[in-house]
Amino acid sequence: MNKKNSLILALDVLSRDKALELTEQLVDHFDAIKVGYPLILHAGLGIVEEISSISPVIADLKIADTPNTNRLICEAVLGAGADAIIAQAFPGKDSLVACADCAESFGADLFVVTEMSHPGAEQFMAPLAERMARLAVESGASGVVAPATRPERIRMIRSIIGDKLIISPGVGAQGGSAGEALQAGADYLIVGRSVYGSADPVAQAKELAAQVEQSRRSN
Ligand code: FNU
Repeated sequence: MNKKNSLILALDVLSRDKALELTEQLVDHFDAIKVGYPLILHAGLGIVEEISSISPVIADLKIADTPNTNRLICEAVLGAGADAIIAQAFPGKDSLVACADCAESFGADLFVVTEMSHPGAEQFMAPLAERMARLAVESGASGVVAPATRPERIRMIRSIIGDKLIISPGVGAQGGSAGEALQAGADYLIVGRSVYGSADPVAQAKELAAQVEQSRRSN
């Protein structure tokens, strides 16, 4: 994933045509397009192949199963052309290593969820986030997912993972600030509804790019 804009588009639209239209419109403004269950379940796995011919794709399936099933899921989505996968840490090291090994065999990146961005993540995930971040490093992940809604948690996770990547959702619709997440140590911001749901997605993308630029200048 080439770090040009520090922005990842979360493409949670439900139709193939809309997804491809937005991809064409926005490809130059984002370093990667993240697709997950909403789009893949509606449009089929073929959408990963189609988008990956236009942009790097991160498959956000939050993979969370036994090692063998994890491997089968990774093979399916990486075989369809995804450049990166997102997995959960809580099933444990063997499950995560299965994802890491599969990612490596495809030359793809693995990102591991530490603490999610929604309020409910404080219930079970936050108390274990440090351990999950450590497990991500031990398992050979490229990086982690950490919440833009809680910049202080990005800072804490950064202190554990060193120079691994942080991709950070929660900017915009979930209330997180682009500048604060970047200042706290996020490498990439993941943004969905506030871009694809706006009347002018390109204008929104440009506005985000300006915020990224401002944050880089103030560093
Ligand atoms: P938007 N996402 C998230 N929080 O929001 N993968 C997490 O902790 C996480 C995620 C995803 O709110 C979410 O599923 F690990 O519309 C959605 O695809 O800007 C995107 O990030 C955020 O979308």
